[in-house]
Amino acid sequence: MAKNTHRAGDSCQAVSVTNLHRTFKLLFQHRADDSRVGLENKKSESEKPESQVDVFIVGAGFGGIGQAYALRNLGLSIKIIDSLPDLGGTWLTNTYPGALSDTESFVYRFSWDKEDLQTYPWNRRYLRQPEILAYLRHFAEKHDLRKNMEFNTEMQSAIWDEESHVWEIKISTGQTFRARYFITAMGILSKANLPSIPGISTFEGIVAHTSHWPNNLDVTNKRVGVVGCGASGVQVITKIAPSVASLTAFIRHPQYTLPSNDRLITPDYRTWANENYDRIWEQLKNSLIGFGYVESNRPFFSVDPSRRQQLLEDLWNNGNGMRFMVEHYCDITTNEKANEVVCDFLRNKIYQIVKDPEKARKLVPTELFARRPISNDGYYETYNRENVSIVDLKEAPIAEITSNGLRTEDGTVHELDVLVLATGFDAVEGNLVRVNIVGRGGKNLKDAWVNGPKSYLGSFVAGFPNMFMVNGPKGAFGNVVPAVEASVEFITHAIERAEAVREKNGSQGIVEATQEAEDEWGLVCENAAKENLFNKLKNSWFTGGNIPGKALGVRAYFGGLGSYRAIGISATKDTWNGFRPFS
Ligand code: NA7
Repeated sequence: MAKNTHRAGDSCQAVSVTNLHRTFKLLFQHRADDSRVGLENKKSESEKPESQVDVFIVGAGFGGIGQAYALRNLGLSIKIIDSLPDLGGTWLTNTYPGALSDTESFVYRFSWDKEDLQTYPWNRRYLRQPEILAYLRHFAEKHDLRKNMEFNTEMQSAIWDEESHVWEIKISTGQTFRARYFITAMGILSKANLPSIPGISTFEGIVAHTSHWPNNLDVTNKRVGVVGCGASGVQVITKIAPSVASLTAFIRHPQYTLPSNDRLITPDYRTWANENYDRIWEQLKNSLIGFGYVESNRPFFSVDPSRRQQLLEDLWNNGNGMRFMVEHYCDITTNEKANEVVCDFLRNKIYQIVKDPEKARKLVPTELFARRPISNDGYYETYNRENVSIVDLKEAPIAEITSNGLRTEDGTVHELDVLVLATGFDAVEGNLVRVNIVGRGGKNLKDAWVNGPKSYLGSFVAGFPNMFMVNGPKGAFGNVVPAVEASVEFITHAIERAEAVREKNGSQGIVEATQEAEDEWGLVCENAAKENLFNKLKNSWFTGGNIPGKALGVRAYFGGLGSYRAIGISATKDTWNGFRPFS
């Protein structure tokens, strides 16, 4: 045992190098050559004939499925690829124990198929990962979308052919597709953030990233370390703590997290949702964040202090992280003084719940309540367990991974069998700049975005004709499903328009945002975010600051889902403002 070694919990045999470990090594290896994590590319076969397709979609999660659904009756040929072994995207791979959505179940689904909305089963207020994945599979199968999909297949490059006005897309099977429309649906939380920790490949236990959780990983009676305490870390810690031998949470910046208050729904609740879907979607599509409830327009300091406290208590007992932020007050994320009062409320909750004052101290955030809020099923209570400990990485940063654990700079080796990286994502544009996408004049998307990603309406990029992004950078902040739907609507309008031009002129219609429109949309996003405290926290995935070297900046439109839809639908259906003239 190394000097100062801290043996976390009861002894248990260290697992040997397993397939999982090898998978994870592969994952790191892939990172080095900048490929999608966790998957072995199919071998390129030499020279295969080119294939023609009307629409080529990359990604088979909510975005790709939604886009394919919207295009299914237009008479276009569609090809969808995904580097993963099945559809589902984020919800296929984030299978870590405890993975939970915090959007009301009745609106964490597509709005388009009313019969399906009213009949598809769900029985809890919030959906767990397996239920979301099952829903996506069901939706794709019901609408016969699988027939267009090919899995374990990665896009390697997409290059705009200026002469013939098609995209030439090379994929990992060795095939080349020529497509009239190229659509990215690669997800905003899909490229794992794998921190560079010295020695990680020497670890003889198992390393798992929450976003690519190995199917057969059993942590029962293991000594587990978890690095990171965002939504993924909080959920996995809470879920596995009772069954592991020991759990060590390595925390750099603790975040605020609230009870999810998840519960079984009653038959009446389901009946209410079924009977009110029209009104529900109408409200949601015109709301700020589209989570399935009415957001407040009450300023925090308009309420007297005792009532204020009562409302916060009510939110703690009945809401969840997101509800807490927006349901009773409209300015928690814009009024710093209000935010501070809320922070004090939440800090007091931690001190009340966590019995060990030292653990409580390490769990109390010092920053504003201005990250994507987290919901949990008893996170703070988990720290009252004897087998759960905390290492404050600000006091003792990670020095290296050793063969048997994690050594912090104070010299302690925390012995582990399993190291869980809950370290989040190279979010938003991470996957888009990983691959070679080349538009007009040989302009590479990665170069175009060297100072941060840009778009018009989160879906169009100047210089990249007939390339469309489902929920790309500077798309709407909020419930991802209606944000995806809005983007899908804009893209579908664009394709319909290009097809109409093609029919009329006999030559390919081109939809392309102007540089001015893209610049202006960038300013609109800046202005909408100006007051928002989310953008003050420079180390979160919202600003890009969680990834060393990534350009900092606003990556979403914070002006509200309602106005996002209104602006985008008007631009892509009526005015065509912001697009180059159609020939
Ligand atoms: P997050 O929210 O980005 O959290 C990642 C966590 O990992 C966070 O606590 C980070 O600490 C920590 N982290 C990242 N790199 C390191 C290193 N090198 N050392 C120590 N700690 C590290 O990702 P999640 O997956 O939890 O959630 C993402 C979204 O998914 C969430 O917002 C929901 O919308 C769903 P830091 O704060 O940087 O100190």
